[in-house]
Amino acid sequence: MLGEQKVSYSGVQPSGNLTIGNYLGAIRNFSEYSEQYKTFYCVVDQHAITVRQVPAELRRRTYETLALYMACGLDPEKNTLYVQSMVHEHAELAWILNCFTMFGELSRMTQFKDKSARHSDNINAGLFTYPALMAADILLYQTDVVPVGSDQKQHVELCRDIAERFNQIHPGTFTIPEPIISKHGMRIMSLADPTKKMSKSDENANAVVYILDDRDTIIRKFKRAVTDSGSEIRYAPDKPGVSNLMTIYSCFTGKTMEEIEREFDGRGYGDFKLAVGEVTADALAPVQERYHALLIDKAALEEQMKKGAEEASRCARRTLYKVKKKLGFVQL
Ligand code: AQP
Repeated sequence: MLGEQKVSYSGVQPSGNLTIGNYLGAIRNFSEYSEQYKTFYCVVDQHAITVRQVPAELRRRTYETLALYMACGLDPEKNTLYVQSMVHEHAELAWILNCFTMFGELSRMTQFKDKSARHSDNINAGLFTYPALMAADILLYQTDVVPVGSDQKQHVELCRDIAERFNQIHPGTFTIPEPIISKHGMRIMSLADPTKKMSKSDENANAVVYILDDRDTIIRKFKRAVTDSGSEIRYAPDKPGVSNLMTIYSCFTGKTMEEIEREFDGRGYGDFKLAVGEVTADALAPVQERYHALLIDKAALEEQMKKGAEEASRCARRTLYKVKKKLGFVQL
């Protein structure tokens, strides 16, 4: 809580073109909180450098991610939208929280294991301590809820443990945040391998539907999506490919799995995949239109970055001051 207001916080890394996984699992749900919560949505560029980035691309994607936030319905008048590296309090609190985070805890993080396997030539300390920076992001704003996809639940749980540990030694410092995982869209899987999460850094572009893919590309990717043996449209553990497509269809149409099963009863995979492609393209078209209009005005985006960073810093400063005081740091 910040004063009397509950707080919602989340972020997205500008580490690639955003996918419908990022959209359905996270960004689309952010605006639900805009009316009743004080909301902070961050472009987490400092997290992105735990994996090597091409500087010009990171810079470009930072603008693009901010524009996408707005195109997905986040009104900058109602939400604080900002870039992580512009608010130095994140890095400062992260160092402090590193000293309250255990080596064993970090070693158990699934994302660390996955990413160190994928980037075996660059298993840097930042990749390992990523959750301490994420805890700093969240705790700086006295956050109540963190809307994320299910892959990030483990990190939010570690953030709660870090906050509780700190509060035990220094009572009343941090609000303990809750992860909010939306029922559907919690985990959108790869179209090429439905046992793997859809990821923006996947090397196979056909496995991933990007928010900015054009209509023909979206339909083509869904047509090629891996399905399962048999031909029925049924939501079941032995049908991971079809179940993933049903989840996407359900997210975009609001239909339940039973309704979808009835709608496609007796129809084959071909019809179903085309329908998934069409509803996805229809839903993304207005987002894409708004995005392109926003992206051409770079000065307006920079103005927004500045305004967002000032507001975020104003709130973050208060928590950091309190933390430093409790730790015994001299503050003049
Ligand atoms: N496939 C997904 N299904 C549901 N939610 C997802 N999210 C990501 N992929 C899916 C959610 O999107 C938010 C932002 O994610 P991130 O940018 O912090 O990084 P990530 O979770 O590591 O996402 P990616 O796409 O897999 O990025 P890379 O490839 O760079 O590692 C989070 O709330 C996440 O849960």
